[in-house]
Amino acid sequence: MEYLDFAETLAKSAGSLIMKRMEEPIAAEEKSSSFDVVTEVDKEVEQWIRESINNHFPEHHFLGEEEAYVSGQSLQSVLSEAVKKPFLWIVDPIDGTSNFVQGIPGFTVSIALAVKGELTVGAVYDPCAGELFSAVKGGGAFLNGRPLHVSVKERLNESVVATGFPSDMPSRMAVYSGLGNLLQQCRTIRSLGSAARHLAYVAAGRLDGFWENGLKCWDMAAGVLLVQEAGGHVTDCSGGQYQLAASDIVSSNGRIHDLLLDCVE
Ligand code: 2AM
Ligand code: CA
Repeated sequence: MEYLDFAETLAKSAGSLIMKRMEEPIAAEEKSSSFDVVTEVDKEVEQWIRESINNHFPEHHFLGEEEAYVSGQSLQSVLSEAVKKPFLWIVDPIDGTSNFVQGIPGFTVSIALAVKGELTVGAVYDPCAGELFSAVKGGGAFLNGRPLHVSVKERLNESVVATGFPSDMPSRMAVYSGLGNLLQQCRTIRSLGSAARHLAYVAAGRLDGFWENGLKCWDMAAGVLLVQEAGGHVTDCSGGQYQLAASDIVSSNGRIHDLLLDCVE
């Protein structure tokens, strides 16, 4: 519980920092391409989270989106070393930077703790809504302290499924292909701009499923634990077991999982 409490407090404090910075004009710069943006706030908040973790748990390791991007090393090589660490914090300071830059609510802070490579704690905070989603391995998932459960839908034609549009073109086209199939079968589709929030909403039963291609571990790690602890199912797009190094994800209430996989594989 110590780590869960810490992650929850950290996510909420980081969210307050982001909201404060939103009162000033924010310039966005391009990262890997014009489809991929970052702001000073992403970097400042990540640095603040990193220092907070280091102050409390100096022996723990840290993997954050902005730092990993600057390091220039491939994520696969960073991750293959990182997952061996006894304690690894995986952080996205702002998941949904495009929402943040455009002034659209719904970006989140995503903080996960992996213990020897196993997801153990996850916290996703939506500061605009004041919603804190959190989970601890074997202990359930919660929204502002209330237990969460996935939905009970069994058919795609009664399901609401979400996806996102990643920055790299092959992944975007893979999403497009799945979208073509699912638009013909689902009740409707949503795209809310934050993978972490999509996963939190699957855990809360607000969405029945979410899939996306071309993500990174910090977009998904905390949200994956939320879905699992709320009774849902998470795989890669081929139905294989979710791993921290995965870039494609299918998550659902479990009951529609195979139907979803058939559409996005
Ligand atoms: P971000 O805002 O933290 O970058 C939207 O499709 C989702 O994809 C968001 O969760 C967004 O997170 C993520 N995303 C955007 N660009 C990305 C990139 N270059 N690599 C991985 N994930 C990315
Ligand atoms: Ca981010």
